Amino acid sequence: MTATVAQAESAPATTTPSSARKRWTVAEVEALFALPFNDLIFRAQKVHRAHFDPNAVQRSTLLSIKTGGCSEDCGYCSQSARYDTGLEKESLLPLNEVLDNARAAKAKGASRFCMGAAWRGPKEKDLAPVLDMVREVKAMGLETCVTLGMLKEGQAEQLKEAGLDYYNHNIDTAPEFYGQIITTHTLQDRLDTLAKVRDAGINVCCGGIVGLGETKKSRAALIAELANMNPPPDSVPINNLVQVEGTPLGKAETIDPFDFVRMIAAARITMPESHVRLSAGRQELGEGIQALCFMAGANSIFYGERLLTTDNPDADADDALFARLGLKSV
Ligand code: SAM
Ligand code: DTB
Ligand code: SF4
Repeated sequence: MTATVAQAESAPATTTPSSARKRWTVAEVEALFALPFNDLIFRAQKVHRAHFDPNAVQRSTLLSIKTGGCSEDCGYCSQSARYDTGLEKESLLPLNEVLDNARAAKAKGASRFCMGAAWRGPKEKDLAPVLDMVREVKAMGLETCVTLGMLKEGQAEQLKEAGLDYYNHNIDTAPEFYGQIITTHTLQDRLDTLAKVRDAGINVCCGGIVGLGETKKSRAALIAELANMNPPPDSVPINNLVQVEGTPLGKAETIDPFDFVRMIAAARITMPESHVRLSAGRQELGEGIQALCFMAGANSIFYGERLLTTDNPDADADDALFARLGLKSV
């Protein structure tokens, strides 16, 4: 190990003032993608060690609290009412069922519980029961996260007041490609909600999804858009498309798994202080590629056998993988 890496490894995490933060151009992120794989991973690993314990991975468990019937037309999503995906629509889960799931997630070793609803955004009558869920899950000693779609004035403050730690709201893909995947809302709508979340003092969880037929340049543009947020998101989920039959992207061409690792590395290098989450699509990536993602700087996963409507690796399989890799969960 070189002196530089050894020093970086023991360096405490610091927060870069916004004035000192670098702005990333799309061309610079493309240049990262173009590096020889080993050089890119080495660079990402150095950045990772300078800011985080390289063997610590945060684990969040997801629960779909309101499934299907969504008005939006996101081309990848099983839950859009516009596509026949065979998914059974469900109304909002009762509080006790949510709490049972949260308790089980905590017992299994998750540190954060993320509740997702297939809404364009919550109506006032929808929000009240979700606030109860947030309060009670928080009281269990878990970090709380919700993803409810676009927020109206005042809703972020109510969520904060209930004890919400994180709000997940992805920008999903590059600005120039967004309209080819989603037409029922705009990227600007998403950015407006993210501003409300940040202004209310809630941590931002914001990332994207690859495997939608986007170009490498669009992938670079997604990373640059995230990295240039001021400040960058606290948590950055990178999803690999889970192909859902019946959606417009059910038969999209899968991306080269090494390019997925490159996305993780680029997220790590451009957002050194953010948690980068290896998100949907882990099942399909296999253990070897996941290990490369951890080496490239991923330090968070979704944990538990279900994502929202699709499968994720079993918790026991993840525990075994962590043991084989000497990873600890935090
Ligand atoms: N309705 C809310 C919203 O759109 O923000 C919350 C739920 S939505 C399912 C959350 C995120 O999951 C999306 O932004 C997308 O990045 C990801 N996602 C949805 N379907 C996916 C799929 N089939 N494969 C991978 N990621 C997916
Ligand atoms: C995120 O970026 N990925 C999660 C979470 N945020 C809400 C959702 C993944 C969904 C995968 C497809 C499904 O299970 O429906
Ligand atoms: Fe609705 Fe969210 Fe799915 Fe889009 S990604 S269709 S907003 S649930």
